[in-house]
This record gives sequence, C-alpha cells and structure tokens, in this order.
Amino acid sequence: MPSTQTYESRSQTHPTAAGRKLLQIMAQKRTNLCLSVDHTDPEKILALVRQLGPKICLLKTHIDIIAFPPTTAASSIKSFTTKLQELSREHAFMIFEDRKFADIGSTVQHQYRGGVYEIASWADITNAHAVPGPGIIRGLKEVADGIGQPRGLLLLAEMSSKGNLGGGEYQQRTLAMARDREWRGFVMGFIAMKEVGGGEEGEDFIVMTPGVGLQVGGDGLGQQYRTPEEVVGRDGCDVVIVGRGIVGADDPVAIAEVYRERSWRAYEGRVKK
Ligand code: BMP
Repeated sequence: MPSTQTYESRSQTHPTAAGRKLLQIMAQKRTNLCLSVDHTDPEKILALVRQLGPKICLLKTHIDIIAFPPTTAASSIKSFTTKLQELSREHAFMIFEDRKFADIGSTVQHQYRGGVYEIASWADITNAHAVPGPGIIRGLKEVADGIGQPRGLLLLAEMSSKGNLGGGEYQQRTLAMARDREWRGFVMGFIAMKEVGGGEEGEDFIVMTPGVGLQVGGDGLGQQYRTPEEVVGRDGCDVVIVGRGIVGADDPVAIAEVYRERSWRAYEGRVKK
C-alpha cells in the first residue's frame, strides 16, 4: 500500500538528515517536483533554474553532459556549481547529481570527491547502482562523512526504461543492502517505479521516480512515461522527476506548474485515503 503518512510527519522522523531536510522543503513549498535540468548549455541551465526554483523541491543535474568552455573548464565548473548552490539556498531546493556510480568503493570515492566535478562538495544527494555490492555504499559514505553537510544516497532499485534489469529479485537484494545499519543515516531512498520497503521498524525510504509525462508514452529510446497520478497516487512514489516535459516546453514555467499541481494533488489524495 502506498504510504499514507504526510511528508511533514516523515520530515520529523526520517533516519537521514538529507531526507528530513528534503521532506521539510516539500511540505513547506507544497511541491514534490524534481526538475531534471538536462540541458548542455550552463547559462541556459542557470536561467531555467532561476525561473523554476520556486516550483521545485529538488534539482537533478547530469554535470558530465554540460558543455563547459574547454580552456577554462575547471573554473567554469566551480563557478557554475557555486551559482547552483546559491540558487538552491535562495529558492529552497536541494541538488541531486544523477551520477549513477557503479564501480568499486575505492574508485567511486575518487569520482565522488575529486576529478573536475568535485560532486560531493556541492550535490546534497547522489545515486548509485547496487551492482558492485555494499563496498560502493561504504566508499561513498566515507566521503560524505568528511563533508560536514547532510549528504544522502539513493540506490537504483529499478529504472524507467524498457527492458531494464532492475525490479524483482534485483530490487529485493538492493533493498536488503540499503537496510544495513552501517549506512542508516546515509541511504535515504531509491530510484524506483513504486514504493519500496517500509516493512521494518522505523524504515522510511524516499522513492524518486523518473519517466513522468502528462500522458502515458515513450521517447523512442526506451524511456517509458507514466502520469503523476499513476506514479504518486497509485504507486506511492514520493518525488516526481521531470526532464524534457519541462525543459523542452515552450513555456517551462507554465508546464512546471501543471506538473507540480498534478503531482501535489495526487499526493494529497494519497495521504487523505
Ligand atoms: P525525461 O523526463 O526527459 O525522460 O528525463 C528523465 C531523467 O531521469 C533523465 O535525466 C534520466 O537520466 C533520468 N533517469 C531516467 O529517466 N530513468 C531512470 O530509471 C533513472 C534516471 O536517473
């Protein structure tokens, strides 16, 4: 059964600091919309985020698709991520770098902390595949613990794309990995298509779901879209992730409001049941 607890009440008890903060923002701003700002031009991204900041609880980035000017890449990246952080404070949203880490613990530590992106320094939330086993979580957590700010991790339990290998037994084993007490304050939830877990005492995984459109459909490359009502109301997901449905629209602000409103109403319907 989809969770009928409100975001507000979950924000008091969620086992991770990042989760408590996110749920609080969602309740205060009345939004469960995450903007996936899948654009390659850094200036366009900043302009969109300035416009859409008030409507979202979370901004999802793919830092490695952005075309930073090559000669000044490092300083451009730093100034870009600093501006995103300023906007996140101004408009009260969190930042989720959709990095999908998938390597051994030692390698992901470098990828999370270092390189040109220094993801751990600016992204409140990131995600990882469970394929490598628990060492990936341990590695990421060690980096997160050294940051001094709330940092949360989502595990990919299943994907929105057709034919993905997640779900089923893979998801059960990912859930078992997430439940380990060692990272209770770090693993905040899942990328999944419906509610996950909740069967154990004090457990509360935030489920974020991509593949959301205003109607059911696809993109010709495997992406599958469901509506906010299906995702939040019927299947008990918490955060709706929308990319091209907003970024590619003629009027992103108006469309973002439609997504926000429909996703929020679906949530209200769910918690009132
Ligand atoms: P769009 O709404 O334009 O289809 O974009 C979905 C976004 O969510 C993309 O950034 C994609 O990388 C991400 N995503 C997804 O579509 N399915 C998943 O299972 C996991 C994702 O992170």
